[in-house]
Amino acid sequence: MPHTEFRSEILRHLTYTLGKEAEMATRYDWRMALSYTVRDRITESWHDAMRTSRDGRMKRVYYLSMEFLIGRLLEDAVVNLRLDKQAEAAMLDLGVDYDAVVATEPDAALGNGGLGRLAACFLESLSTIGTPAIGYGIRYEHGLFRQTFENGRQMEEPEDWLSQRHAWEFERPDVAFEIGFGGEVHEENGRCIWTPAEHVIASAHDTPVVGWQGSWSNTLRLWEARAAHAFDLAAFNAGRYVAAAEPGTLARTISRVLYPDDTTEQGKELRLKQEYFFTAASLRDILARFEREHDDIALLPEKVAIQLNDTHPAIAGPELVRLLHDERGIEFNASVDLARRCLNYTNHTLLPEALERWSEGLMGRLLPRHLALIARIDEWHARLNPGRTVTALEHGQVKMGELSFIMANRVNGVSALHTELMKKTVFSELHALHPERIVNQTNGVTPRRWVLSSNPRLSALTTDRIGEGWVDDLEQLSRLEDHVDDPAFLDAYSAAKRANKEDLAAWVKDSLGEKIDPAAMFDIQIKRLHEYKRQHLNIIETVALWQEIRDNPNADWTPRVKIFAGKAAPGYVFAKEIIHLINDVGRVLNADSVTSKFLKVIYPPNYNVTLAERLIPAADLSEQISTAGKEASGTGNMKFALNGALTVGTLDGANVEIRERVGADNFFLFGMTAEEVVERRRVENHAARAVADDPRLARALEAIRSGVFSPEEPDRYHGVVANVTGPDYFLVSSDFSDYWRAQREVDAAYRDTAAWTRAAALNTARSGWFSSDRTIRGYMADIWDIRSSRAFATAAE
Ligand code: NBY
Repeated sequence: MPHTEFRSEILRHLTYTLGKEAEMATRYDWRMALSYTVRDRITESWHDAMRTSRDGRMKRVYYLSMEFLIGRLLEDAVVNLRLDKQAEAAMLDLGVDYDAVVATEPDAALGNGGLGRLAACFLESLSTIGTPAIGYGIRYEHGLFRQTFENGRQMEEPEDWLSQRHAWEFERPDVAFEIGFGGEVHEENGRCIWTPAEHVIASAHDTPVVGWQGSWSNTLRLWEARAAHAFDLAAFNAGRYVAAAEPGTLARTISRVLYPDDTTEQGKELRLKQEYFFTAASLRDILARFEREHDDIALLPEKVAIQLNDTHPAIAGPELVRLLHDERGIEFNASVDLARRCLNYTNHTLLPEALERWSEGLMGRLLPRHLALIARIDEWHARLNPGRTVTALEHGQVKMGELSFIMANRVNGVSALHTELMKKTVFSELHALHPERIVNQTNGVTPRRWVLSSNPRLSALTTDRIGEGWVDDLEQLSRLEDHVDDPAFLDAYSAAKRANKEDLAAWVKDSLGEKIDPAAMFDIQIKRLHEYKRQHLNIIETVALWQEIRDNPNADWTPRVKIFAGKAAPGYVFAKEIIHLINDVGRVLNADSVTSKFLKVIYPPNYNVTLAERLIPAADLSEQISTAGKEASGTGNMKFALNGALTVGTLDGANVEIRERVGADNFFLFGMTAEEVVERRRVENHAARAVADDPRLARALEAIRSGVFSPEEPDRYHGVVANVTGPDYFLVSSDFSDYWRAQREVDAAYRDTAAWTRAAALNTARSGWFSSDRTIRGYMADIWDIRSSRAFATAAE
């Protein structure tokens, strides 16, 4: 279609959907008009996909997730529909700056980090592959908080993505369910009847998720909470105007805000309400759809595959049993069996403090019937597995990990190492009872967003060399290996990286006022702040390097820019101190006229998907330095490798698999293994010993402790230093020397530009396995038992 027709459609939406004259239209208006135009192109394929799934009575995947970190959607849709040229040309014709228009879209941050972003990548891959799927979650009015820095300290401000109209969603007032809380359970003719004390309405909002080339689209269905009776007319008539609106306000708190903590489980009542709210609405929707298409409930496991993204929707087990047993009268054991064969559970963490537990008291108050059902599920499980007793209910607590495991057909880890550790640690007993249940599905990332759209230079070069088949068959990147000894290819590869770095440097200058040199190595650590991720190891090494440069300023140092980005959970004090420290160190180093030509520290605030898309293509070095055994997988690590950054990292999560694939020569390994970590913790005073053994570490810590970076408050970092020299649970001190060694190897390697570029290109060429398309195919084969999809259908034709 010529771009002139595209242009008329944009104008039509501007005029009739937005009611604006072109002369008066703002960038927001243009973006909305463009989005509606693009959305129109998705809608037909979306309807086709739904019709195909319905008519074919196809098995569907239901991905239940508290979080979908989808970011901006316009660019992604434009790229997947291959409308980029047309859209740009049409906007140019209209005299509108396309990039500026795209940049007005809010970044939908309905998630904290990797878990939420994984859900978003999975939906896109499911659409690309053509597997019928619906993602279910919550339509938070406020996503993850906006981060600002005040004198280097993190401040949190409410995020407000819905203050503008959301161009991509369709409201479905006709799809609504009443969700109950509290109340009583009584028996009537041998059947349990739950009479909740309180109800809220879950109402659906659908966003189509378009796959590559637009041939299939799935649905992201997000539930909004509203009051069953929004308004108290009696109160209003009595003049109590605020009280009159109260029912609505109370109910709406359920979908008001995303919990911003990805680290510790807090056991808050509102959180459990959110979990039950979206899980119950989703299950009712799933059963309603099933019952429209099938009349034999025994077919449920053949037609419905439900994936629980972590334990957050774990109440799905008892709720599905309740819907089958209490509401449909199916015998209890048969109900449990049916439910269990539909449900699967992905575990994303082994950290004990992050595993959800609810007190029996709270569960009993909010979900009395579910508490009773959990006890019966435990009995059912014990009867089938005599001898060993592992229960979900224990010591007055409901353990959601155990509940999820017991009620799952398959339980999966998110990297090979993580899966093995699950078997050996948190789920060892359940694994012994059900040795076939735990499977590994290493995470992946969608190449459409994380390469094609965010790194157009690398994409163009790749397509020029190997054709464009790589976009939905990422392992084709291996064909780039034929080019890594071609100097023309290497020149082009490094020119693309250089241009990406220049773009980033310009953005840093504009938005932070700091000048960085695109010739310097861009060394990037971007992720949530957590002690196990060890941003403090990185900043301590930065301080040590700075001291060394100051000792010897005329030596031939390899210039580096250390870039950090990420948010700390608002209540995580230590993580916030690390942010403060990084900013304090940056302030001193960037102002140091002797060293700043060799070393700078940049920390742009408010890390989100959009910022990741800007940073990753410009990276030379990817920091993946978690304490071994703690990072379940990581997905940023994959994005960096694909975009040609070399990794400095530990043998943790998917780093292990990345290193296996890109080759040990193209990966800077350091640090203890997961087993050595366990050993080392048993050494008395391990941190103090490590400090005593490494004068560089001792000196860096002393500078931090004594207030070199916080002269206005010299003891600001006593706590941080006391931690890494004392208990040091995450072994920052014990891994420091080896980290330093690896970093100096990085320095030396970077100086050999040709060899570095070759290694970078090999990272790209060998990372194709980390596509979320591969992950989804793995789930289909090993978890969901789905062999039919559009992809398979076309192959058979
Ligand atoms: O999931 C992350 C893992 O840390 C990372 O290694 C992995 O690659 C990724 C995808 O599998 N986990 C994660 O992002 N977790 C959360 O964001 C999260 C959010 C909320 C809560 C717990 C964890 N919560 O309890 O509220």
